[in-house]
Amino acid sequence: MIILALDVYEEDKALNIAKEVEDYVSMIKVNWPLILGSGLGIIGKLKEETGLKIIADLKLADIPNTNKLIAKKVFEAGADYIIVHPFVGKDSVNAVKELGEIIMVVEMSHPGALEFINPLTDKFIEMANQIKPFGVIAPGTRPERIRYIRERLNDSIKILAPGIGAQGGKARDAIEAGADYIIVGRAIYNAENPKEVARRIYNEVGGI
Ligand code: OMP
Repeated sequence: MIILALDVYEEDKALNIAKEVEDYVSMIKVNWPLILGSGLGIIGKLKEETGLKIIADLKLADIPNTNKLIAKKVFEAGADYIIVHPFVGKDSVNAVKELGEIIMVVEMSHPGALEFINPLTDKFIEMANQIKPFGVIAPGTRPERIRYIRERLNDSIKILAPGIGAQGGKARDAIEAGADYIIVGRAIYNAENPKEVARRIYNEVGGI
């Protein structure tokens, strides 16, 4: 149920943390910091070292052709899923989905998300129900919103909830509200003992 958000720059550090916590996490999410710090090849290396699925969190938000050009390289590098923003429209989202599995952002976890993104959530849910991505991102900081989204989302679409730990969200609350996965970054990779923290969160949600 735990997805590790591996937002560090250095390859060695990323591989070490991933190896340390691999027994407690189901996927690893790679975002711009790690890709810019270590190169796109880090996706293949993480897969090889851990055997875990990799989410490329690029939050793609461009015209269909540019989204496609980027997604091609990222899927070729071994990514299992790419995160895309739906506000650019169905054609841009479909351009990525034609090449591989996607995850759509339907609502975000930070305070600023309330300004523009969250008011559009109903439209994004509707689009997700049509496009049928592997999953959607919903805010782990607002369990009541996870519940709202779960009630309206097609059952086959997973909910991934970031914002657990450093942003104040609680793993158990997010799962009980309907999240299938929780995304955890700083609480694990900045911990003195990442394995211990991963194990604690794993045990916290394991019994639900
Ligand atoms: P921590 O706050 O350190 O646990 O990291 C959270 C991770 O989830 C980061 O990689 C964020 O970019 C990502 N994230 C959010 O925090 N909020 C969102 O609304 C969406 C994402 C995401 O798409 O993963």
